[in-house]
Amino acid sequence: MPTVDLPADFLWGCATSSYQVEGAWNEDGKGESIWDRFSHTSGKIRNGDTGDVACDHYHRYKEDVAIMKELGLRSYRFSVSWPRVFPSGKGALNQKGLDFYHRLVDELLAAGITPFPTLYHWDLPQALQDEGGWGSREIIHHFADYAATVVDALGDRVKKWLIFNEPWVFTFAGYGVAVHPPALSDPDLMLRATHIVNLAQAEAARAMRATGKVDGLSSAFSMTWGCPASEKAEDLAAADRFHGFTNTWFIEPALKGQYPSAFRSNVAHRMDIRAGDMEAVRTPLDFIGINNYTRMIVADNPDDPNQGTKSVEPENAERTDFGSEVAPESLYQLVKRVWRDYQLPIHITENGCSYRDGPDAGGRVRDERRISFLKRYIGALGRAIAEGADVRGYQHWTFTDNFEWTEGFWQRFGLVYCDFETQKRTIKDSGYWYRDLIEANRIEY
Ligand code: GCO
Repeated sequence: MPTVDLPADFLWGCATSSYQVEGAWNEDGKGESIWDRFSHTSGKIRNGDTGDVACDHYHRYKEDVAIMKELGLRSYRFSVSWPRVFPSGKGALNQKGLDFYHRLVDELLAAGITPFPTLYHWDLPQALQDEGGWGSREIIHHFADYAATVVDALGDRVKKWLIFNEPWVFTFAGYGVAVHPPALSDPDLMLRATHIVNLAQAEAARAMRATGKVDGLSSAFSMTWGCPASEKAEDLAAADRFHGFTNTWFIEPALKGQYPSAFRSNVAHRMDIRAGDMEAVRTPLDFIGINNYTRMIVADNPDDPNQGTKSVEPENAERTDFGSEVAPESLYQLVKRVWRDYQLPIHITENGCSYRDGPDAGGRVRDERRISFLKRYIGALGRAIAEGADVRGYQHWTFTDNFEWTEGFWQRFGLVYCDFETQKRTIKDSGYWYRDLIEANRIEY
């Protein structure tokens, strides 16, 4: 098989997020988040699970960083909990909360691991949601203040930042279809929230850069490859509209000051776009973060008033335990398109799979399906790199099994098995496979 050698500074790492791993949900002055409120609401999370303890990373971070070092990770993508730093999202700073991230960053650097933080991975301070959350323009300067505060505190040691994790997901799922907090189902509010998030992304970027401590910033954009159902012009156009709304709705405003033409009809009047906004949303991005898991086969659909699309079910699809189609071609196609369209360095900020393999009688976790997934997706990435795409890193989702949102602890995405009763960590066979890949620093494709 052909191979591609990666540069010595290629950032092989793992990704997690504060609410999914930290626990300590109300410790050391931390304020309530919308995910605390949501998971404490009966019927919202599978098996009634919550992130109250999760992987107890807040207390066990030294043990976890030691395992990351054993795996040879070169980076760790974690997220900062806004309500841990500003309990009500604004006003008084909670120094104890910020001090956790000082400790985590110092532990990572001592282990030779590059910290690669996300500033917002969905755990909005509940107090700000009570004032409208991402549906209110008031949040823009609160978010920029929070971002600048964290960068100013950690920026002497942390140089590369992600502003948002998956802005499309948290606005669509939280304001459009009510499956995530704040559990609202209002398409116009969701569209307004996307515009406010675009404004907040640029405002935060300007505030972060004003600290003079940032070498590079972007966001981690959720991306699903919209695979055209056929080569017919109408299906190709439908796949393009899908790509515009699902994948680049938060990139095009930043880089070009315009929204992709992703809707059948003009939606600008539904987004409360005001004079000057399309300048204010602009900000350079130093790289593009791609979170990719799968594809969707997209066909034209005259009956859909939004993107005019429908999904076509693949026949005999191989699926993970989560039900996602295993589609390594999606990572190749997205990396090629993003590199072609933006000519910016790319970081794969998430990619992974849920398989529920647990320890056997001897305590070993033989997760062969995850190893097969890794070989094929990283192979697809290697092909795109060999063909010229400038990819700088790959953050596997995820390090330890953790709280998978509405699925609770049922889904297991980790390279490290977490026994949530005992908090015992067990490196899975896939973790050792990833360690050996990092050491070789070469991809077969
Ligand atoms: C997401 C989030 C992660 C998920 C992961 C697995 O992409 O939804 O960034 O928090 O846990 O993707 O679903």
